[in-house]
Order: sequence, then C-alpha cells, then structure tokens
Amino acid sequence: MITEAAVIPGELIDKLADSRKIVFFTGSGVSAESGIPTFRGDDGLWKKFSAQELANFDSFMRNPDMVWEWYQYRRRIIHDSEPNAGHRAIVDFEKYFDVTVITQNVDDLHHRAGSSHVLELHGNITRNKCTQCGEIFTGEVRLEDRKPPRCACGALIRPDVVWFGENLPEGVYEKAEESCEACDMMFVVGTSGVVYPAALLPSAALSSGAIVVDVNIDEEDHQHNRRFFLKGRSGDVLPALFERVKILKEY
Ligand code: BJW
Ligand code: ZN
Repeated sequence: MITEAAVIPGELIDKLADSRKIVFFTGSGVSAESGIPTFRGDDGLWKKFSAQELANFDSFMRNPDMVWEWYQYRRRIIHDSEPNAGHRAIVDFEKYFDVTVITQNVDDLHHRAGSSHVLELHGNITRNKCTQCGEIFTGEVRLEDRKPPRCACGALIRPDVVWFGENLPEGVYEKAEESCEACDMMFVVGTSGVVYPAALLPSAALSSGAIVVDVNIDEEDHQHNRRFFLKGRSGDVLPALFERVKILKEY
C-alpha cells in the first residue's frame, strides 16, 4: 500500500499499536533534514566527491591526506548539525515499544537524540582507529588536523568507519539480524537499500513474519515486497506516525 505521509492508513496504526518489538533501520535520508548530504541523491556525496572511490582502504593508503580531508570536511558538517524531528520521534517510540535502531549512518545522531539501543553497522565517524594495531581513539576528533595523525605504533590513523570490501564490526550484523527476526514491525527509513549486507535485513524481518514499512521521499526506493510505503520526509512521517499511535495507546 503506497500512501503520502499525510494519510497514514488506519490498518498500519492498528498493527503498530499491537506490536511489541519494533526496528528502525535507517540510512542517510534520516539525517538529510539535519543538513547532512545523502550518498547517492542529486546533492549526494557520491556526485561531488566520487566517494565510492574514496571509501576504501586502498584509496586511503594511496592518498591518505585527500581521504582524510574528505572525512574532516564531513566531520565538520556533522559537528555543526543537530538531530532532527525524525531522530527524535524514534526516541519517542521507546515510550510504548521495545525499540532497536539499526543504522547504516556513521554520524552518531541517533545517540545524540537519545536512542537507547543503537546498532551501528558501518562504524562511527566520531572515532578513529589505527590502520595497523587496530587501537580505537574515542577522544574528540581534532577538526583542524589537515593530515591523518600517526598511532604510537607508527602507522596511520583512519576514521573508524566501514569501507567497501571491509567486514562489518564483529557481531553487530548478527545482532541486527536477530532483532529483525524477532521484531513485529520494521521501518526502513531513508535508505536506497543498495549496500550489502545491510540491504538483506528487511528480508530477514519479512521472512520471520514482521510487517515491513518503507519511509522514503522517493517511490523508486520502495521495494514492492514490503507491506506499506509512507512517502515523505522522515522528519514529517515519523512524528505523524508517533502522534497517531500515541492516541491509541493513551485512550
Ligand atoms: C530520504 C530523505 C528524507 C533522502 N526522508 N528519505 C552482495 C551483492 C553485491 C555487492 C556486495 C554484496 N555483499 C557485499 C558487497 C560489496 C559491498 C556492496 O554492498 N556493494 C554494493 C554498492 C554493490 N559491500 C561491502 O563491501 C560491505 N562489506 C562486506 O560485504 O564485507 C564482506 C566482504 C569482505 C571482503 C570482501 C568482500 C566482502 C561494506 C559496506 C560498507 C559501506 N560503507 C559506506 C561508507 C561508510 C563510511 C562513510 O560514511 O564514509 O556506508 S557506503 C555508504 O552507503 C555508507 C552508507 O551507510 C551506505 C548506504 O547508503 P544510504 O544510507 O542508503 O544512502 P543513499 O544516499 O544511497 O540513500 C539515501 C536514501 O534516503 C534515498 O533512498 C533517498 O530517497 C532517501 N531520502 N532524504 C526520507 N528527508
Ligand atoms: Zn597502532
């Protein structure tokens, strides 16, 4: 069922009100209204910076200063941004549901909004790690650093994010899969669903009997095997959804 955000089907609200465990699986679209560019849209990061080439280990080792500069640029945008109404609505859902957030985003905005249970599939840009000994650096990233610093072991330090061809952080995908298999309803919010293995998660929820709902501004990114599609910005759709279910829960 495809619906504009303003008209959320009563059937969806009823099913949501009967749910106990819900999953929000988010992509860069959920942070777009915070001013953080998505990866593949018209203003996407890929278009301006050819990030597909930048987001891999070989590029970093070939040209560490350039890749580092690209991450520093994004860190500045993220540092200056705030969680938006979509992030905050996801926190509100914790009032009535057992909520797991599975995010492909590295921007930390779900944590900053106050979500209690966040699984980060692609790492977190606010951390660094050593390319050799793997030490993690969680302190404040120095935004003025024009070049990647070096670890005590002598090797280059890189952002603690998952690049193409790299494994996801140990155990995180497995936990995400378990949450998808156990949930009653899954919201797939602001992702093009083209990056694997993350893109397999909605199917894991579907085949375990969950109701899967796509929330996206672009109908082309709606997968037709999903039960509902709410077309609109996550910062509009998610608060509207929360207000509707709140009425059922409170009265
Ligand atoms: C809105 C909105 C609003 C806008 N409201 N909506 C199986 C098949 C084919 C390939 C593979 C496969 N398995 C693995 C691969 C290879 C590869 C892969 O997936 N390639 C494909 C691209 C073809 N995967 C990997 O390499 C992964 N690792 C892996 O598989 O390990 C095993 C292995 C090891 C060794 C060798 C081989 C395999 C790792 C993937 C890591 C992805 N990393 C990135 C960069 C992170 C660091 C950084 O930030 O720089 O993660 S790529 C980038 O894409 C980033 C994102 O998390 C990810 C997903 O993008 P997202 O969020 O969906 O953004 P967009 O822009 O695509 O979409 C935005 C959406 O929002 C759109 O739909 C808009 O309409 C919507 N929107 N505003 C609501 N307001
Ligand atoms: Zn080191």
